[in-house]
Amino acid sequence: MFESTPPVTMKTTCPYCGVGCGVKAELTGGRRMSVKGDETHPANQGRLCSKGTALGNTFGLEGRLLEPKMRTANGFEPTSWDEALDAVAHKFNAIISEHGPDAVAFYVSGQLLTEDYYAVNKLAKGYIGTANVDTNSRLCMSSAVAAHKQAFGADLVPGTYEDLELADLLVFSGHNAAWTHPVLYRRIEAREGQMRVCIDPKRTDTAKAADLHLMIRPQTDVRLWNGLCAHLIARNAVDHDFIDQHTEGYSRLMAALCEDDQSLDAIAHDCGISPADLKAFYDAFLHTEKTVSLFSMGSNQSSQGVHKGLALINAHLLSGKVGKPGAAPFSITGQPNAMGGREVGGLANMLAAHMDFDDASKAIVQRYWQSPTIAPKPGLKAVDMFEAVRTGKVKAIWIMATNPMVSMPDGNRIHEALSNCELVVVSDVIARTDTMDMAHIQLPAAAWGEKDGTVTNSERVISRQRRMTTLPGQVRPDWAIIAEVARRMNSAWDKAFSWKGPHEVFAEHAGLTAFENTGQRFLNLGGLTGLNRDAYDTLTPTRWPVTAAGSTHRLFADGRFATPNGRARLIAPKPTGPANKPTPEFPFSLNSARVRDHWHTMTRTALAPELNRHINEPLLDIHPTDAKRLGIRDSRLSIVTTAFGEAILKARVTDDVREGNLSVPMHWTRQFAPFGRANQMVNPAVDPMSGQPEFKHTPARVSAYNEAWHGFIMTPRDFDGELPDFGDAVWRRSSHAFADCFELAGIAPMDISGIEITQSLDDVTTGLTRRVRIEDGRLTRVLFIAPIHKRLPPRDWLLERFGDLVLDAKDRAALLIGRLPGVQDKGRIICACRSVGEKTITAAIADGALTVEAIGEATTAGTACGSCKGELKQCLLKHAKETAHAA
Ligand SMILES: Nc1nc2c(c(=O)[nH]1)N[C@H]1C(S)=C(S)[C@@H](COP(=O)(O)OP(=O)(O)OC[C@H]3O[C@@H](n4cnc5c(=O)[nH]c(N)nc54)[C@H](O)[C@@H]3O)O[C@H]1N2
Ligand SMILES: Nc1nc2c(c(=O)[nH]1)N[C@H]1C(S)=C(S)[C@@H](COP(=O)(O)OP(=O)(O)OC[C@H]3O[C@@H](n4cnc5c(=O)[nH]c(N)nc54)[C@H](O)[C@@H]3O)O[C@H]1N2
Ligand code: SF4
Ligand SMILES: [Mo]
Repeated sequence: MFESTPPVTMKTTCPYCGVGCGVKAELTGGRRMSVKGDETHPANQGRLCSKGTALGNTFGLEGRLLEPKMRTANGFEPTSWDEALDAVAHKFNAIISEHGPDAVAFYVSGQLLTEDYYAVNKLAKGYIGTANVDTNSRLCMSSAVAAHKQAFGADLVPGTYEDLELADLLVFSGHNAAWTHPVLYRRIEAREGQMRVCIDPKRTDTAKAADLHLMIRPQTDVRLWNGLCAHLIARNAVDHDFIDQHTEGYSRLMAALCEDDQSLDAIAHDCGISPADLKAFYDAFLHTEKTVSLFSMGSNQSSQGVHKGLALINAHLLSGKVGKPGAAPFSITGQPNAMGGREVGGLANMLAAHMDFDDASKAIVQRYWQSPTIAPKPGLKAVDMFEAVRTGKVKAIWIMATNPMVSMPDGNRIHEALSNCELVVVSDVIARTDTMDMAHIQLPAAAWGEKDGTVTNSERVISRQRRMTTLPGQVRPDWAIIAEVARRMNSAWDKAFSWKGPHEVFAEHAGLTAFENTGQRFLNLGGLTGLNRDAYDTLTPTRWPVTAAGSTHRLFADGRFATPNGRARLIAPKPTGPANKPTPEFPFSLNSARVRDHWHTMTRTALAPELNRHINEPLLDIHPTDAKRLGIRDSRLSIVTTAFGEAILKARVTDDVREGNLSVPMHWTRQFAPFGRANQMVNPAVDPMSGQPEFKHTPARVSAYNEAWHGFIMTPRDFDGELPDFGDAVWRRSSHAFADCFELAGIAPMDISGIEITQSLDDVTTGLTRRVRIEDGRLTRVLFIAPIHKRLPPRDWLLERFGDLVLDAKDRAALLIGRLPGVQDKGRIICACRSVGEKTITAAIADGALTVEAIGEATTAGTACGSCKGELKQCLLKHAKETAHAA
């Protein structure tokens, strides 16, 4: 009688970060899903972070694009797949025949699966004949890729996660692992007796937990690492045997280093840190055999990103700290399949399977594909690609699985580019994103849990993402959409794009890595070439290189690199500083970074209530001295301006940033905080070699916004009517279990006459406006507005009342006060999994819970994924400081 689908349990892989955790997902009926960490997966061994834990809550169909749509005079109208695919194919063909293959472009993503990536790369480079395929990995990893290719001869990450645990010294260079790679961080934390050094101009959670934090002046990393190399040489701490046998360029590097003053004092001065701290780092590196240096966005997202990577790699090569247990330079990847994309050739300057555009490689790839053409030369890199769209050189662009309207630098210019473009095709899983809004044709892609494929994580492990459920609406997997378009573009291409499933695409990709591979190409998936559907479906996590003989664990263990002569190259980097230097008009350096519980442009994480409560709006971090001088107050709005645009954000006055530095989160969009978008301000300066944008530094100025009032409006989560018109008010939106909350502030009063209410408690003398609407016993609207100096009630209790089917009399009476007398508000949520707030935690500490474990026992905070443990420690420290102060 009670028919239900049997629970489906499957092992799959988390679609968020590059740690690549194994997930055991169980479908418990319909699209209800519960997830657990997979104990058998080598990356996470059962652990998950807050984002992974919340996967079940973003698996619903809310906000999904479920049918193809075309833009019409009346907005977006549904259309059939046939019509949509024909339209893409015909328009692409027409543009190519009139303007040549380079007039079209594909902008793809490290969140595509390897099979999707392979299909689009083959279509563009082998059939259309253009290398205009670039990816958001350009914004992420391309500097590391270029550094690897220059130093090692190919884009190879030598180490594995195990090395992070084996290391006695771990360096985080521009990497906030505690928030961005939480499960790896948990693994590292479990290792005792390891020294950790964090190099970051910001005091992040990773920095707070480190033994040594080098809070450097932004963009001085090359100076710091070059200095280390000079000290290794001067103190005779280099590995002469390794240098002689396995590297080249030593004397040139030595000569170049001598051009700068390499005294501790000079380096420390340039980097803005104390000579004692600098010496402590250098000493530790000199004396610790087992050292791993992780580098991430603070290193890559720079106009000297390649040189930052090279300088760090040089220190490891000089001391022979590579290819050994617990010793490696380690570029950590961000996206779930950043690595897979690099492997198939998703970057415009790589052809395929780690091969470049030299004649021999082009011949190999064309032979393997038996393709009619092959792209003759590298294509346009992301920033140049959008610039070519803006100037009309590229007339059609197909964007897949990325949201460049939010994530590309100089957002206004991206808006201009897409507004002028003849054809913008966007494949996404979500119906309304800032980029989807710019499309002519919207293609509904299958989401995580609906499609089959593979991803490669930061330690070269290939894992399966598995399909759990039927495809909702008309969505299709990306690779299948690409293959359909290819076949419609030219019937002669049918055979090349006739894969019957992702397993055939994967087998073809694996085949290419092994094809005519005499051992010179380290990327070799030869052991996986013959996979049939069954073998593909049961594939367990596998590290490449993998041949019939098995997998290779650590690369370069034999000292052989992927250069023609097998030697690693020591290349001398120059400490030049950022592309755009601060000026009297724009004296600050604006940094942008990630928050713990949001993923990029928030299209998925914004749907999970528990992920919206750690940090629910974009905050500007500014140093107290700067704030005081400029009259900027904590929790009040400030306006940040650069030569490219501006944003209005609430200030957080904190000495976690240096004087003269500002920091904003990258995540917020038009949908969630139209005034608080980072990339409206970020300059499009790029590294000249990698083309990676300098997201971490833009010259800026800042002033107080001087808002006169603040307030909030709440609407039910399932509300789909017209939203109130906020006029000129600055607004930010966050989603909670039962309601959305719009935080508001402004200078001129907002017109609220159109907001229907059933009860109000306005106070003319204090200027307080309090209104609610109750329909059929249910709360359907809340509005509070107050002059800026008046406090507003906490939001939690009110938000929860939207979940009451019938409000009880006591609660109803308290609505206009905004809280139930005597009920303690939880405060900002620190533990997302267990929904434990700061105030609850502080109370527990005051009651004697003086360790992270004791807080866990008292409140359950930190007992699930553990991502908040760093913050729990901060609460304990704060308490300790306060008690010391009181005593
Ligand atoms: N929660 C969460 N996790 C994520 C993601 C997410 O969106 N949310 N995204 C994933 C992706 S794609 C990526 S690429 C990774 C990124 O992971 P991270 O690289 O850890 O992320 P960011 O916070 O962007 O930047 C790291 C740090 O670089 C610092 N930095 C800025 N300028 C400099 C500098 O000049 N020198 C140095 N040494 N440091 C500097 C910043 O202050 C910041 O703390 O995270 C992945 N994981
Ligand atoms: N200011 C600033 N800007 C930055 C950064 C920074 O540190 N500072 N970091 C940069 C970095 S490192 C990165 S990686 C980028 C990330 O930036 P984006 O790639 O733009 O960010 P996402 O929000 O992850 O976008 C992924 C999109 O793909 C959709 N999607 C999810 N799954 C699928 C699927 O299976 N198929 C399809 N077709 N679509 C899917 C999602 O709904 C979403 O719209 O941002 C960059 N921008
Ligand atoms: S660390 Fe978190 S976001 Fe990254 S793969 Fe693991 S569970 Fe997913
Ligand atoms: Mo990234």
